[in-house]
Amino acid sequence: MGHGVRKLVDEGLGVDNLQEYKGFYNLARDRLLAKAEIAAERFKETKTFEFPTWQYGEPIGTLLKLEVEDCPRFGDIAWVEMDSARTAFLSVDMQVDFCGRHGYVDAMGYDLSLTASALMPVRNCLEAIRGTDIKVIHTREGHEPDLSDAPFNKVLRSKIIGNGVGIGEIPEGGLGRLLVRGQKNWDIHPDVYPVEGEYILDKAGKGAFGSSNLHMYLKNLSITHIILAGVTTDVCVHTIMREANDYGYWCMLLKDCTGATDRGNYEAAIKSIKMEGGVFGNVSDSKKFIDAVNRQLR
Ligand code: C5J
Repeated sequence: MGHGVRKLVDEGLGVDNLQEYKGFYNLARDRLLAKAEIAAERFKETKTFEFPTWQYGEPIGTLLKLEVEDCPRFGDIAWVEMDSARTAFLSVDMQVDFCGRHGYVDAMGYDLSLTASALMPVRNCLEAIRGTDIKVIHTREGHEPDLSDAPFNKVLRSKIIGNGVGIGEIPEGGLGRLLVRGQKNWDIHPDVYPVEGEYILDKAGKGAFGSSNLHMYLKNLSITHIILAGVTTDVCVHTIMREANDYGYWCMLLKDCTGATDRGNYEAAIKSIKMEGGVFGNVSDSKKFIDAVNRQLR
């Protein structure tokens, strides 16, 4: 045990006022810090976040190693190891409303090419992983036809930025009511449409942990690692990544498989993930991911 950990053990980490439980807390803390120390030593040697078998057990699929960028510092390269059978590819809100013509983003007047650019890379990833044991989950943001789950502030803001046409309404030349379940524009873009055996999850919010069954899906599928893709980078993708990261999932965003309504926001969102050695997870790209799948799963 290193000096730092020993010191913390000796000092009791400030739980002296909880004498009764001190032994219990000390043991749990020591165990976690000792595991972190071993993994940090291994990282120094291998530049790899190895799959923590002490926590999850032995892999049940194949160990995949994905290269991630700017980790732990900008300019560094590292690898994240994951068990293919416990990995989910999460395609966030690749709906016509966000990356297709006459949808919600289009109606607001943003440059569609910034989000539509994610279509081909996401499609390539889906093609690469279909038939493997990596689980695919698609999310859709949208509201009930009666808008009973649409917050008034969200509806109002969308109406103002959409020049009088917001959530629940049909823009000129539109395909249907914006962000309303069951409408053509709300559904997933045909280029990245789910196939049989994949999961589709509807959510009313930007995040998915508080307002959908995503966490139940991930738990029931024994997921430990999440490959993130989808739109928009700075809104739904980031919100979900932050939520998942807080719950201890290992998250990796594929930077060409995502897009925002503004280039600067996209870049800032990608950069912010990399701070603090990976404060929300890590960043990679579709080529590195597909190479890893083809090298190790095919
Ligand atoms: C937004 C999303 N941007 N899916 N939704 O309103 O990111």
